[in-house]
Amino acid sequence: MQVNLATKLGLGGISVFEICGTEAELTTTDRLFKHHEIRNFAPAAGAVYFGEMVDADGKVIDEVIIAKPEEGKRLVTAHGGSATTTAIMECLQKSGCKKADGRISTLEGKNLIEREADELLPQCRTELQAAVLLTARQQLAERLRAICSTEKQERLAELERLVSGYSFASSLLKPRGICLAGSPNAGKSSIFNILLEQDRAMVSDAAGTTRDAVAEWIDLGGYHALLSDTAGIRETECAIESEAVRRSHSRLEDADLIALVFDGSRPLNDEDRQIAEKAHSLSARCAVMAIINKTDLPGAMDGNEISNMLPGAAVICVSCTGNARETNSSFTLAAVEGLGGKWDQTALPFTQRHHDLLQKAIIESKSDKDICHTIEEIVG
Ligand SMILES: Nc1nc2c(ncn2[C@@H]2O[C@H](COP(=O)(O)OP(=O)(O)OP(=O)(O)O)[C@@H](O)[C@H]2O)c(=O)[nH]1
Ligand SMILES: [Mg+2]
Repeated sequence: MQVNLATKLGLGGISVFEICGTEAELTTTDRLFKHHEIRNFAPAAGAVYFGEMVDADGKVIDEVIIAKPEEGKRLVTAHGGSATTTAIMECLQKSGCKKADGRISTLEGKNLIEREADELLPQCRTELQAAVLLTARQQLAERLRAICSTEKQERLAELERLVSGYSFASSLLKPRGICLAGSPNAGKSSIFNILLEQDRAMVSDAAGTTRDAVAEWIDLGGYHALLSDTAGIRETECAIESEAVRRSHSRLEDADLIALVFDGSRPLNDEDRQIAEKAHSLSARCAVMAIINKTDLPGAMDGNEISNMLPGAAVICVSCTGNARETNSSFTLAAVEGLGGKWDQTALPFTQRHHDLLQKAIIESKSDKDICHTIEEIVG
């Protein structure tokens, strides 16, 4: 008799356990289920019951729904959450169930791509992440198989498109870090609050307001990112501020996207230039964008100098006193570009396994070998 947790531990609102075995074996698990009206519980095939799951000592673990989809199978649906789920799993194991390595009944008949998508779907934090996985789940196998019947040139082009599609999907599906950095008083905390649509960080006209970095998770154009508001970077005699600046540098170094904020109402100073230089020195491993803030005030900053210091970086102009929605959307647009770009609505490869096998197919295709077995290996 085997038990499989079909849902992710601790992530969902419900936990689903699949149990397989002979009907004789399953009577031991049926005994763990207490129905309020049926004394000697013996489920009928195709029926669903509501009651309680109890341990060997009769202690109630959770309210559950138990179903018998067919002979030799039970589906137990309990509340989600690690504590209850672990307790039920232990209880089922004590009653004689062996923990299955992943997949039993609900996964039968699914190809590997579908199973991989099912595995990742509960971890999605944005609608876009889920849409990319669901589209791949439904259409990637078909897109891959179509390659087998194309000419060599088109075949290679499609394989290359798929590999770059993987770069997009993998950058979308993993959590990302965005660091708002810049000189004191540039408006980093003001922008942070606008992006979060809440009054989260303190804002004041005193330079050096933010000391401890403040960070919040955000859905930025579909990217799940930890957005950090950091202390303004400057030379200082103050030991506390100096530690804050050190921490800002360390956040900067860890970011996937550095969003440098400049106060557009004053000319660039040496501190701005040093921060830009630092961001540029990190740009081989992370994206950089520049935000010229305070455009509601008379402009004094040289945008061209910023562009020259940060080649390749998007430069946007915003105001935190004006239309918050506009500021939010122009930041999001540039940040999405920096993090990996927009989804082209197609079915994309989304695991390292897909990527590695696609690379193998490219090599095979270049040497005129048959790639169909590799394609079938990806589909699984
Ligand atoms: N006029 C104008 N003032 C702004 C704008 N953005 C921010 N400010 C003001 O600039 C001052 C500094 O803003 P903050 O958001 O605290 O700046 P900061 O970069 O977080 O500053 P530190 O935490 O000290 O490094 C505050 O008085 C804000 O109200 C803007 O777009 N226009
Ligand atoms: Mg601040």
